Amino acid sequence: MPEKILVTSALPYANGPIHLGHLAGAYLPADIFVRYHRLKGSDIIYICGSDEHGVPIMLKARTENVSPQQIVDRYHEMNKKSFEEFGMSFDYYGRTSSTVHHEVSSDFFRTLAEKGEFILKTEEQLYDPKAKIFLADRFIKGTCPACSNPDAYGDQCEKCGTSLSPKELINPRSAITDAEPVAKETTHWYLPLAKYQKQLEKWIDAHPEWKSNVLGQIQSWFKSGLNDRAVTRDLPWGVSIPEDVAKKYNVDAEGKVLYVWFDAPIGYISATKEWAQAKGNENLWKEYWQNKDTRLVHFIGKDNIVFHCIIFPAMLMVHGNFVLPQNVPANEFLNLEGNKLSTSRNYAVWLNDYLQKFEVDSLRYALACNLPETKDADFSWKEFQARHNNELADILGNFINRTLIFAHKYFKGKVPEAGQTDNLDKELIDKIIHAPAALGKLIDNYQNRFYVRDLMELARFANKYFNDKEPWKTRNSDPQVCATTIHLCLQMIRSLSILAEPVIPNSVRKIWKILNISDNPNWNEAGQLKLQAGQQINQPEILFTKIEDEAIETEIERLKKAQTSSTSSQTPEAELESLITFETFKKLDLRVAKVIEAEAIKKSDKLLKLQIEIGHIKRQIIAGIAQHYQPEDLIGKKIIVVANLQPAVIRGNQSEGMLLAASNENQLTLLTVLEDIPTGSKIS
Ligand code: B3M
Ligand code: ZN
Repeated sequence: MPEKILVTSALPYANGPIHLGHLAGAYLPADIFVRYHRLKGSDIIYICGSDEHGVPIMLKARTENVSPQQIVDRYHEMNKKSFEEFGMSFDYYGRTSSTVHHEVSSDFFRTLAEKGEFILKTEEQLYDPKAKIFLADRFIKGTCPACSNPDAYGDQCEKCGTSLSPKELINPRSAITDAEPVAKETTHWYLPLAKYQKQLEKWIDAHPEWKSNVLGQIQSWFKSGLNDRAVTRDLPWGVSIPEDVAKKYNVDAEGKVLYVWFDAPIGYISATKEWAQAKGNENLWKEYWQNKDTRLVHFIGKDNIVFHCIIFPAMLMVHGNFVLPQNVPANEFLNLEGNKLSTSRNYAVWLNDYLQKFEVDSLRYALACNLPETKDADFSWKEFQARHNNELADILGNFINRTLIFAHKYFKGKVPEAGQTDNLDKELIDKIIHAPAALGKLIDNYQNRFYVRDLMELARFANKYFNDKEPWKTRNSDPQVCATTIHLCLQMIRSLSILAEPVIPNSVRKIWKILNISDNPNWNEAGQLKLQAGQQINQPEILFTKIEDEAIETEIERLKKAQTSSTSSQTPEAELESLITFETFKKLDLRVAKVIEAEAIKKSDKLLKLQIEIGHIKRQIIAGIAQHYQPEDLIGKKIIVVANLQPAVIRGNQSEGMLLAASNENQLTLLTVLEDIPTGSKIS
């Protein structure tokens, strides 16, 4: 019986799109591992899904004035789709708002409660009477007692760095509604982790093979001693506390839900159940989760280590019916062009954006070469381009292309018969024979960087072999030798294509089509010379077209801009502003105006001075549009202006109003009207 393997990737929060940091942490490494094991013939399933609970989702819903369900629906679909396009080969992509998940996680809670594993604590917490929610420290703002910064948070003042508790803030207020928080008593269920520390330590001690970055974090948690952890929250969004359980504890369950980090990892179990249901075999999930021989592997980023290596395992131990992870190969962080990623400043590479511009395999390969496996790593667009152009295109692509062209030109597109082999041929055969075990071991040990490095080394060797054998010469001088060379090159293409499948699955499928290889070849058989002489080969196609400098420069520029802009992101994904009333909106006097004159302003490359007409009124406005419009192009244009903006003096020029424009980080365009309408017309 093949080994049973259950792989999970962290469930991303459904409140924003996926970026490269996510991919490098928990997704690409897992997908490489899973694809490799499928080729090996392992009995493996790969489970993931959206994490759809928690406060950030509620806050996002609040700023957009939609329901949390609308937020998670949007991002669940978006992320599921980008993952698919990126080639993530999940067997099931669930979501924690599903009915099954609500059932499974509240049953889990009930089991722990029935075993008497929880303790109950009643404490005072700050409450927002307007939003009707208890406030986490982060959501309380006030004046810092140390430096008087009026916008310090309940856990820290970001200006002077003092760590604070909400009670220390002067004039505390809710960061959500600005209301003054009130102290209110509330009761919650706690998991007394200290009680399980010994058992957890024993379990971790049995895994000296885990990555040292992971073990290091776990040890430091153990060292400071585990504390009681609240597993419930007062929130209107999440998995409700089962009424029957609450009743037994004499607590009103109303308004209480499971803490998101309690229900989310249970999402792995519920998604596996849903997968089994979809397969028409209700109980199939048990063969993985309730089988002591299952190799359960959680792929995560380093910020999730404590939850996957301490808290969730403690929950699983106490519950008693499930396997514990056999490894948690957490990755460190990925930086971008030397700087920390920042989603709020849009300093990130978003997957959905990437997919519109470049090929999937280029990113998979470039990221794999540079995964933060042992320490933080850096993604740079120049390196991405170099990996694609100099390695995928110039080494792997070139080797495949020249071999196939040669075979078509001189061997009628058939695999030629091999003859006598010399030392160099033998060396190549030897490399083919040993590659599957050597590369597989690296993947199995979560060393994907080494896997892709050695894979490309193999292609580099093959390319050099082609050069050294000079088939274009032996074609005339020694046709037997030429045939052997091309025969072996074709064998090598076949082997490489199987061994490269985990990292560049799309390109590999193109090669399989050309070589007429079935869709599920076997990894170990990549070590055999399986192409038969006489076998027909299809026409080659270019696998990797070079990425031009220009495309890369655009991306670098965009990041530079995001890095220097202090304002928050301007993409459609950006946070929307908070709500205003219609009364507030009505105060804006927006009018159609016409540009009568336009001129550049001396010593300014950004500003234009415009004379405009709003009905019978003439005005002068100064606008920062010189990098987008020539003055002469504007004359006669109808634009939209804010007519009641307080006048200001800009670079010594009076400005009496403001024009409206739409912009993002690359573009700016003036607003105008669809049909002609007299200037001075009101906009509402
Ligand atoms: N959603 C946190 C994160 O995306 C969280 C992972 C849950 S895994 C069970 O960082
Ligand atoms: Zn301060």
